[in-house]
Amino acid sequence: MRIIHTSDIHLDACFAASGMSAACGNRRRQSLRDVLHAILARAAEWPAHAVLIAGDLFEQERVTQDTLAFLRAEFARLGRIPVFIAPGNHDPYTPDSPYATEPWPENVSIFTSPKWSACDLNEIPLTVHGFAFDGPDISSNPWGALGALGRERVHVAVAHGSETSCLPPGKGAYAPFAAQDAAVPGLAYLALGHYHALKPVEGDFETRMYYSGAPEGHDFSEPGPHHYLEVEIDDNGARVEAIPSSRVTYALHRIDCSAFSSTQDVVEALRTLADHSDGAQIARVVLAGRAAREWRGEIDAVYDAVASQFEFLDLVDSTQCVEDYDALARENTSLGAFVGRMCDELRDVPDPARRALLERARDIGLAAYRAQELPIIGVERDH
Ligand SMILES: [Mn+2]
Repeated sequence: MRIIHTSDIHLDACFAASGMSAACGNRRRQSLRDVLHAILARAAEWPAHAVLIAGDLFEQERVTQDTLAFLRAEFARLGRIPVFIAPGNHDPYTPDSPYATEPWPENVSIFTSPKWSACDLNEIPLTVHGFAFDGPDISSNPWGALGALGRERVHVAVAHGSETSCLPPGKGAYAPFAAQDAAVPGLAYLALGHYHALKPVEGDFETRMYYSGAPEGHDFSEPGPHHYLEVEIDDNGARVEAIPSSRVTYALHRIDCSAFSSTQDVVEALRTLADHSDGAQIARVVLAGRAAREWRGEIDAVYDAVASQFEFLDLVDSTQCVEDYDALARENTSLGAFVGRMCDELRDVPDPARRALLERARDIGLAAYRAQELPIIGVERDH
């Protein structure tokens, strides 16, 4: 039995929070469609016996009629291959949901209730269980309510929710459950959605459980390649293969500029990052370390020189200026007096921790005089 599992595509998502332009957001939304198209094309070619979509297929408050027409056409193209959708917290099954109001192709089955229900396929002995979020949060939590299943058919399930031992920091718990309560005797595979990173949920039970993760990242908290899952079930159980699906990857980089002599070195470091990426890259690059004061006006030029080599570049200048403290201390101003006093204090400090603290205090004082912002570097927390 061959099954394709994906989730959390978030069609029509908004990308403004990453600082992207409307044009860049349009490209990202098209990319999400293209990723889904490629997964469904694979389902037709393999061919899969079923496609399981574990929620958050689209964002209900943003989804367009055009995207719904795209989905109908994509699903219809699968012909007799059934598609099972378990609505999640971003695409809940409500009376005004497109799941309830739109005409869907015959091969599409959408779970409509927060209680478990089952669909038996006629041509093959496969039964698919699932439930739906019925609002932005589910009205009653059905985890734990699925009873033991018979052995004469292959049973799989598709659902959206938060396995509590895998809950990433800062992520809200929706329909929370413990893996051992979701594992059911006779359930060969549980296709999970909600977490956007690929994750097997392991334990001492027969049910194989996976979060497929989103098939493409949506922001800098979802870096690296993303996947969908190809699941093969036979008498020995379920085998799961993660297939890379993302057309762009988010990446976080830090470049220490302390040894650089001019912004030419920054440009070259950024070009190297762009060259060493497989495919299109959405990069956030933090420039760190010490840099000459003359750089301050040049960062926009650096950005313009390299931005076209990235799908999107967020260039963050967190460098600190190299200062001539002796020259500053000679200034006949309160700034000069402050720097002179700090330099005097620093002259005979053998303890490196105390030294780092005083140097940081000197930089903070200078930044305050100049009304500049300084990045937090952690020296303060160590004392
Ligand atoms: Mn979700």
